[in-house]
Amino acid sequence: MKRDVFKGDTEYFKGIGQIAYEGHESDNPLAFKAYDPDRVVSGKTMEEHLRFAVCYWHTFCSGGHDPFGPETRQHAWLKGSDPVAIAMNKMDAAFELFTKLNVPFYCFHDRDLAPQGATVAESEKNLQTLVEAAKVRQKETNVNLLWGTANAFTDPRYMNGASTNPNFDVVAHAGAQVKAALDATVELGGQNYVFWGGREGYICLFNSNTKRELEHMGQFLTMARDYGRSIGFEGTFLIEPKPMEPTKHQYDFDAQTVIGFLREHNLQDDFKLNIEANHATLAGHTFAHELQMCADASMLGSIDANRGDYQNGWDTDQFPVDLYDCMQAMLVVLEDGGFKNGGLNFDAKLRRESTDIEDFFISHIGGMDSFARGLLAADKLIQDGRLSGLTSARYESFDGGKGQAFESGELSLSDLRDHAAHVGEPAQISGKQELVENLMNDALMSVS
Ligand code: XUL
Ligand code: CO
Repeated sequence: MKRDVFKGDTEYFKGIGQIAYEGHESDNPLAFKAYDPDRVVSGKTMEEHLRFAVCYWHTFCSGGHDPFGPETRQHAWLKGSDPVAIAMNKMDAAFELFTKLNVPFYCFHDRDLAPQGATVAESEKNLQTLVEAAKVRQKETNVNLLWGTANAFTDPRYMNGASTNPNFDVVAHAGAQVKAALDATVELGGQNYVFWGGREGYICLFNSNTKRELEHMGQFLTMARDYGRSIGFEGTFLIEPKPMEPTKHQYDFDAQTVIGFLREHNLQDDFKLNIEANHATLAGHTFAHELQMCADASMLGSIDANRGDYQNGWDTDQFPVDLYDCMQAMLVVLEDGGFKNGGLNFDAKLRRESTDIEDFFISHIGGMDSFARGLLAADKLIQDGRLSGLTSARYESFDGGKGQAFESGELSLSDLRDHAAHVGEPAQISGKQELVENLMNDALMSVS
């Protein structure tokens, strides 16, 4: 669907109109070549399939600082001295960009939206003021909240963690923030609530009681779940795994670690995972691997869409443009039945050297077109059927006879021994990896 461009008191992205779909032949850098929101793919529009969200933090709060230098982009909306007035301007800039990109969703941390106050009560009041403003803008634009979260990692009080902090007073502050962020998310109709454990891990193993910290994290998440449900939150709680950075070791290391943790604390019915591509690669996995582990556990919730740099070992949060990755991700998502509450949130930032206003748009256009192409190619692979046929054929020995009896737990180890003795040397069956890879390339190159 088409949204009207939001108009606040100031136009921040001057000279840029709403980004439209112009098709593959277009040479306009400020147009979509593949993302056509209304195009129907297997019964759903692209907008419904992809559920794009723009993130507040990289796009509106940060101007390109790195450990070696300050911001290279001086955002007009961050100028001024009153922090609440600045937050209001930032929100206007945000809704202008959301609607110029015509995305259906956005995501925020509490501190992205509203400034921290001198006390818990003042922070709550600031957030409430901005939530009221967001409510009006959401209604006017039909851009909605994909997820909210609390930033419990930036303030120095969280240097030793939030819910896993060895000091209970800090745990309580994290609780205050999560409570207010949950209130904000519910008030804004957020479809998910995210926990990214920014400093929930350790820097030094031998000054940390890891057993106690992990129990505290389980306890904290249970309290947050109970509070969220008590105020009417019907969406999904999400955990976003990341193996390290800023801590040396983060407890939510990867999808399988988080899935085990959620089951241990009996949270598996309320929580799913938010998989970020660059976090997957930091954990030594592919993006698709992490998604598949979640899908297998019925816990694939949402995606933070970005990419890393294979030569660098840190979270570069680049915009996703690798079509092969996007196709494989969308293949897992589609085979899992598509997004329900989740979507594709661009947790991605412009390079520090990209300093033109149009770069905000060019970057998002690239990400959106890449996932649109990925969606088309994944759909093509599914419609074609050869890939899934090939995979199911590899397991057909379990579809009947003794293999099926094994799967249903009807055989003993002695039965396996007797079967082996009876069948002799198994037939050699090709894994056909090269065929799989060719099918993927063919699908990618055939869609438009
Ligand atoms: C950090 C990261 C966060 C989460 C939300 O690497 O990905 O921005 O997405 O806290
Ligand atoms: Co993220």
